[in-house]
Amino acid sequence: MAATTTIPRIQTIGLGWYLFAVTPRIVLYGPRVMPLTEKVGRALRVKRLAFEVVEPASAEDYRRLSPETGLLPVLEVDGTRIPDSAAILDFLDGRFPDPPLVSSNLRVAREQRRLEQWIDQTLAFYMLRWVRALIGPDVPLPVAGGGFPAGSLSKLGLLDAEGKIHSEVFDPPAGGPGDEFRRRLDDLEQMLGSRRYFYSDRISRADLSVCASLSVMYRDAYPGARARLAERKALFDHVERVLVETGGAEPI
Ligand SMILES: N[C@@H](CCC(=O)N[C@@H](CS)C(=O)NCC(=O)O)C(=O)O
Repeated sequence: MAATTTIPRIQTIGLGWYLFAVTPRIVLYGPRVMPLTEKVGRALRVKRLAFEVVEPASAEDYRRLSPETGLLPVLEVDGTRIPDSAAILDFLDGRFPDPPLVSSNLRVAREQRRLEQWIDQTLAFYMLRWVRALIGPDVPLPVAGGGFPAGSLSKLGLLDAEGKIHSEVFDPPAGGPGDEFRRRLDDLEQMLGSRRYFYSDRISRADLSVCASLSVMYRDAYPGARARLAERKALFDHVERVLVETGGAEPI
């Protein structure tokens, strides 16, 4: 009896040490509310990798946490820091290939990467242009942290002293980034068609990018946002599907 209880205990301890030795320590640096942070967090979940999130506590933290570019997110794996969300996803596919974040079909993979790039740049552009219009062209923009970080959010005065996006950014009376942005949502819905995921039947980095950007609308971050998304049912269902499959609707 004693033997049967002792042996499993030793095995358990052995397994614990083994897991400790092979499990990398992964830290995701970035504000949880920002889509690019969410995209990386959901990619980690697709790969079933445990990670911690560390949010910047000051504008100065952008420089400290991301010395190369001053921009977040940054991923740290066993002490190595990787900036840029697309480069992080490439790194994850190289180091933890299963399941992959991109199709094995090269033509499909190219489309998925192209869409990811388009989302990360275009939707951010509409958001920033909208916010600039809300602020008004003549208002001098406060810059957090004495000029740092130096990215577009900071230049627009959108980051507060804690490095967080000012809450009023998502509380406008006008209700959204405008007609052109809505037309881009229509484009996206058309691109999706009747598929479960973009260009594929398996989730990819393109889906993570779309979902992370539109989850802001799904969570009704500005008045009417969720209703606008719901007008495009296929797109709404896609966002919801990806959220459910990557740990739920809350920011990571
Ligand atoms: N290409 C980069 C862009 C990163 C980026 O623009 N990050 C923004 C937050 S979403 C940032 O750090 N902004 C600081 C600033 O604009 O000053 C990526 O994909 O990670």
